Amino acid sequence: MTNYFVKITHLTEGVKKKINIPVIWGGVHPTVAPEECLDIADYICVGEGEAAMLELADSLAKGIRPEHVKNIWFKDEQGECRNPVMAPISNLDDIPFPDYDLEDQYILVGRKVVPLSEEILKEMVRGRIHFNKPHHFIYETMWTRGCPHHCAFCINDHYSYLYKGHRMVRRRSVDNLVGEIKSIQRKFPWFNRINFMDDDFASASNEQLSVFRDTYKKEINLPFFSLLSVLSSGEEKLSILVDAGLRRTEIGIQSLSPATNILYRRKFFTVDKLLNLAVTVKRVFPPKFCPTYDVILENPWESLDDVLQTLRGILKIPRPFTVQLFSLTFYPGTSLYNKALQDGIISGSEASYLKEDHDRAFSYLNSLFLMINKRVPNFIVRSLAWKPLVVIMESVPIKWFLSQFDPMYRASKKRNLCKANRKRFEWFIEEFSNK
Ligand code: B12
Ligand code: SF4
Repeated sequence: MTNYFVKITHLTEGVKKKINIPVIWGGVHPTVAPEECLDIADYICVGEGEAAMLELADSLAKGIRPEHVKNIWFKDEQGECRNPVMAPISNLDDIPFPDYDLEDQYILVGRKVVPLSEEILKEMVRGRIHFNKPHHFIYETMWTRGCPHHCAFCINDHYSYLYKGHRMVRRRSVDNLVGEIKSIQRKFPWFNRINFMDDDFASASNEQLSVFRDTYKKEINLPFFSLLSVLSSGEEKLSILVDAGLRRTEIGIQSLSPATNILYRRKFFTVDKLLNLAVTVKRVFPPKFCPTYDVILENPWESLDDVLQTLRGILKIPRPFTVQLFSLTFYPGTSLYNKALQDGIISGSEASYLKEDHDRAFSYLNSLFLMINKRVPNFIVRSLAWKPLVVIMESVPIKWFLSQFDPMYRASKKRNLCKANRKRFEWFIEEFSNK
């Protein structure tokens, strides 16, 4: 990912100093910014990697220059080669299940690279890390690749250009998906939760979701999590999913300002749609169910009125729920990144490379959103969101004063400094190159 660029650059440079071995990079960042990645790694994979990696390995093993391997970019003494992008895999069932054989897998634990054992795996997938649920052992997988939407801040915006003319939303057969989960259960019967990390699990049709529900309940029957988009979820879909075992969900609101939703290319998203969905969620899920709604803050184009519109809209959602707050981060390759460059909001890459979405400034306005999670009664938050008061509290001297008391803000500044410090990785490179 983009915010690992600095870390992985240090790591790659360190590894290459120690071992004479080709390094290949793939994933989101090499896909959106291949040129700069090619300055550091030997090979770059732009887009999907399964077929490209096989063909590249095959060419290298045979000593053939991989100038014919689609998706692969590289530089050598004969010059630079930027192969075109191959069509995205159309039948996801053709991809083998993820490799969970513990032989030949290594993992970093503390400061040691060690063979991956079942005990370590179990610790890694424990729900404690993200959800404070130590008795949950979570298996993560995906049913679909791609998203039917292309919000201006998201990687799917870039994919819609990169793969123009191709069908981007692809879905595995339910048998294939359930087959993967069953095979993992045979190996590790202690997995007791499933996270479906699809961009929008509800983008499937009602019929497809019904087939999923019937097979999943019969063959797996474990509580599961999925990400949903408000643009795709209706009452019928939600009811099917709850019946199938959906017990935790995260839904993107991002903003409730119409102007911002035009900017984000989410103009179909309105307060009414959100409230309809929130009421449906309340109706179809078991009592005390607590959904998470994602919100993007710190958008430099938003006025105070835009932000307060979002806050007031959220306060209309029936409780309980939590909000997950992100700070707008400009990722290369997206329309919003290009607009931010054009408008002089960012000057180049550093902004998104060193920032993490959760690195929010400590401000009065942001803390009004945080109060929702602290269960502060709505009438208090509404009063504190009185515009003249917010204007005073958001003035530069008061903002600066408040930031001095914020541990997260200080930690994020420190973290960015650490990221720029190559020494931090030296012990790891040493450890890695000994293996
Ligand atoms: C699932 C997911 C998560 C999960 C990951 C769970 C897990 N255990 O893997 C969670 C919730 C933890 C997560 C967290 C974050 N995420 Co996330 N996440 C995603 C999501 C929705 C799917 C990723 C995925 O698995 N895709 C499916 C696989 C098959 O596709 P892929 O990753 O692109 O990989 C293919 C190719 O890129 C290539 N490839 C990938 N790696 C390699 C390596 C080699 C060597 C080769 C040859 C090829 C290759 O081959 C793959 C198969 O074809 C994407 C959105 C998306 N649609 O991709 C965002 C996304 C990757 N996340 C994003 C971000 C920003 C984050 C966070 C930084 C947010 C935050 N601050 O909290 C954190 C980082 C956490 C961390 N420590 O890593 C951004 C990255 C943007 C960018 N430019 O870097 C994305 C693109 C969403 C967006 N905003 O557009 N995320
Ligand atoms: S709905 Fe979510 S995953 Fe889909 S394009 Fe928008 S932000 Fe990205």
